[in-house]
Amino acid sequence: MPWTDDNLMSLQSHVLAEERQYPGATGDFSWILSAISLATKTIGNKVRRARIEDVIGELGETNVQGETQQKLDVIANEIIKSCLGSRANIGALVSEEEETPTILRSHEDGGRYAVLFDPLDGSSNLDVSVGVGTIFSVVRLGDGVKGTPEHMILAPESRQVAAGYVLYGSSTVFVLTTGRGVDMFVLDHSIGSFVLVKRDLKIPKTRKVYSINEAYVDRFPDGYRRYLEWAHSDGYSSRYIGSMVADIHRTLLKGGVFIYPPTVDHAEGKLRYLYEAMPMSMLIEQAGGRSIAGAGTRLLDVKPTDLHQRIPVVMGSSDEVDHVERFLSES
Ligand code: P6P
Repeated sequence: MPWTDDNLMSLQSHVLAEERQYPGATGDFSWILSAISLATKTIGNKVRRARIEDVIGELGETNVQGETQQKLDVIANEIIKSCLGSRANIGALVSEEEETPTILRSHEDGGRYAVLFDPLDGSSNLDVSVGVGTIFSVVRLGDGVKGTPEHMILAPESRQVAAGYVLYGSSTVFVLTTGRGVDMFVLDHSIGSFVLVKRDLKIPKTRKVYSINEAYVDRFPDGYRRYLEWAHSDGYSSRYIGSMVADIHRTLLKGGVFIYPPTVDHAEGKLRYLYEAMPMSMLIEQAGGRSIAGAGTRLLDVKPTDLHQRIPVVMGSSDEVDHVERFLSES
């Protein structure tokens, strides 16, 4: 039966079908993605039951970012590590919640990939039931690269080969790219599977919506302020949830531009490069959008130097990123 939108495809069967198109495919992706699928279904259960199980609220400790850890941050982090740890082709895990990578096995022992993730992005919104999410990036470690896991992950020969997020919102949505377009799945709780609902998702080229925390406008560099003045005069709407996964998901589906600029106190902005901006940029570009870290700087061309470095972000519809970039280049 030829592929039609009526076919029922699970995440697992979709990834296996995609891999069969590539004779050289080793099944590595389906092995890793099935672990991420299991982990995020488990996290989704915890998120839905958070208030009931009273795991909401602060653990009282702070993570490597100096941010107060929510209980569910820690739980989500442990769930992901316990699911990915059993995958024999993963060498290292990098989590927003941990300063150093978790080493699973050496490159010689088959650890050909690293998985970088923010286990529960936007978790401060949990108490008010706003959409939160898991963001992940799959990096293929460069063959022959030696040194510490951090060096191997940051080496130019290592490259991001898959990226995605799971949004725990009114439904649990899994959005994924393995470099051949963006596909979207929704968790059908009655069968316990992520079901394919949209193949080759494309972001609208233009939409008069910007997503930014305007409370900090006085601390933005001049170019961002002049862009906002122009947008106000040009009839733009503002949508800002304060949870990156939810803001990016809306931008991906409806169009617009998501911006987290540098500020006077944070010269590199707030968002982390390797496990927030990098995977989201791959998704946005694969959907036909743009992602820049500044005027004339494609975000994915920035060479990372630290696992937890931050980076300014302007990503979304190509026309809308162009508008922002025009003002940044004039400053
Ligand atoms: P602000 C959540 O804490 C987060 O890391 C992202 O999910 C979100 O986009 C951003 O911070 C919100 O930051 O400074 O606007 O509260």
